[in-house]
Amino acid sequence: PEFQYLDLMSRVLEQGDKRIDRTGVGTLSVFGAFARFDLSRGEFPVLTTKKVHWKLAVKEMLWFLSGQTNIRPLLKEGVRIWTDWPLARFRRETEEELSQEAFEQRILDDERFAETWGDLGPVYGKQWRRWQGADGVVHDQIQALIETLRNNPYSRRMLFHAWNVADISSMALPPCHMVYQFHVSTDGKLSLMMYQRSCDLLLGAPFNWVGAVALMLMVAQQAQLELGEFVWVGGDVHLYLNHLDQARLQLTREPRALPTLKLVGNAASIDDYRIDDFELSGYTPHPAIKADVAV
Ligand code: THF
Repeated sequence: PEFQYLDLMSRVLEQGDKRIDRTGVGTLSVFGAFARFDLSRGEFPVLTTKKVHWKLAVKEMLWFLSGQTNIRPLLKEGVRIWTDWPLARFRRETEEELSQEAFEQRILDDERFAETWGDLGPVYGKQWRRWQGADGVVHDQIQALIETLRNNPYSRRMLFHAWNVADISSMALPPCHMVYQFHVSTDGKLSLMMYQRSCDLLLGAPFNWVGAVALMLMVAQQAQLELGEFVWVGGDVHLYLNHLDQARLQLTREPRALPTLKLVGNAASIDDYRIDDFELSGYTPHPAIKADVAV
């Protein structure tokens, strides 16, 4: 199953179209990719060809689910993967030279500063839990999803969407993983298909896949369903030009047996999950591979 990732990485390296992207770093890019993982057979997409900090990815998913859009709660959990975007805005608008560490410390220490500089705008959490229509009505897409899974599991409308066109210009970054559609088989297995319009293959995909699987575990437990498949569709799938050596290194490594992610215990609702509810077993990855994120 990890071969799907490695094959895609080879394809991007060998056939990717080279272009300058929004960040100015440049990418090799292919359009249209597909992967599927059968969780009912233990194929959890937590890569073994490099160490993935899976807890950060699960914490990020819990933050999305909490409806929050400020990086402060993430930093309190030690998750620093979203700092670059607020920091870039802070530096642009104040012309102050503040290190990432100092900026993060100020976000943690000073609530007012965090309100002004730590918010990403109406990104994932806002759209998932509090999508506001033109009529002012607020929609909790996650709660609606769980209710439909419980009451009408063969529905073809079990999805949530983050691409709120009217809000995009106020987001620090428009959503990359934007549609999550769920499906229940007649034998009670829950599958998820996630559409990602833009995918940083080296840094993003491994995180986004772990997050999606963590979401499946929680939603399945809330709807009392077994795990089915995680299906992933990628739009513009790319390797940043400063990630090519890392990708080549990763491709020399032999994949190992995939680990198992599970929940220990039961949460009363989708809002009651904590990082300690997740347990990853059988994870013996190759060492981490360092790479800079393009902002
Ligand atoms: N922008 C870009 N260019 N790539 C992305 O993957 C990405 N995201 C989110 C928003 N914009 C993006 C941010 N998510 C890392 C992982 C996920 C991120 C951002 C950064 C990262 O640096 N991971 C490292 C180190 C992790 C750590 O230990 O702190 C890694 O090796 O995995 C995609 O959702």
